[in-house]
Amino acid sequence: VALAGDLEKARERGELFLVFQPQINLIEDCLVGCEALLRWHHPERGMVSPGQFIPLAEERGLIYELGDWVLEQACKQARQWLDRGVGFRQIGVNVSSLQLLEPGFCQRVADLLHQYKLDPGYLELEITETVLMQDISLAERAMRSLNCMGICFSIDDFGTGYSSLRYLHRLPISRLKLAQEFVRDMVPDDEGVVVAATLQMSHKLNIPVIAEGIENLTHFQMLREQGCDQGQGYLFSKPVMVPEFEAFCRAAE
Ligand code: G
Ligand code: G
Ligand code: MN
Ligand code: NA
Repeated sequence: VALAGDLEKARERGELFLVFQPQINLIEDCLVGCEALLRWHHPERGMVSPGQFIPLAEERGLIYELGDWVLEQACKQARQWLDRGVGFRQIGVNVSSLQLLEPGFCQRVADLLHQYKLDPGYLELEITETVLMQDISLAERAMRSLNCMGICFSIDDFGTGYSSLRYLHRLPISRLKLAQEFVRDMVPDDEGVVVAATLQMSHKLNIPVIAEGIENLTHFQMLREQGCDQGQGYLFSKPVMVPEFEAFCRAAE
């Protein structure tokens, strides 16, 4: 389709940018990090959702270049925030399975960390359960190489796939990102069995959970009472551009 051709040129035309969504410690009510999310402002169609163009980029083999650009922008931004003393903690970057499994990926991450003088603890790579379901041995090897240099992973949209408990336990996973749909479905007196089961399991495995899509105080309180460590969602902030994110950081200091 025409969209793929446009996407190919989107980067050099300056139509792509990142937005940042704060992540909150629900117990101490403080900022713990952010997630970088890609946006495409198409000259005629307006905003095109990554839910639409990421799969297209994967299909057309454009995801390597696109993902690489996202990663570099995120590193550049992190460096800038550190230099300017903005209350920056950590940045999560969504990584497509194709990108993670690409042979040069680990070296590229190492080069970027070096170039922007970033401690690996500032970066978190978000992968989905699908990655672990596809080629687990290849994924495990890539994750281990990256973890050797200090990179940790979060599992995005957790609960929508089928992660083996054995792998959750043995892979370098720093957080489970509980998928929005489970948070959305929670109602008082029934916190939702997936939410409850995920929290119990994660505590046994010693992996913190960050709930996504927290939109109201009811969800916030229910999650906190159940011992959910962290959260992200419109209640705190939607994904925002740099100046707004910095204002959020200042307010959270
Ligand atoms: O931000 P939004 O809710 O519109 O994102 C929709 C989907 O696109 C989410 O699943 C999100 O993980 C994905 N996405 C957003 N930015 C990126 C990115 O930079 N790389 C990849 N691979 N996926 C992204
Ligand atoms: O799949 P992933 O978790 O990477 O996608 C995150 C997406 O969820 C972002 O595109 C963001 O715009 C969206 N999002 C973030 N917080 C909320 C929320 O509270 N409610 C809803 N409906 N979407 C959210
Ligand atoms: Mn994500
Ligand atoms: Na998610």
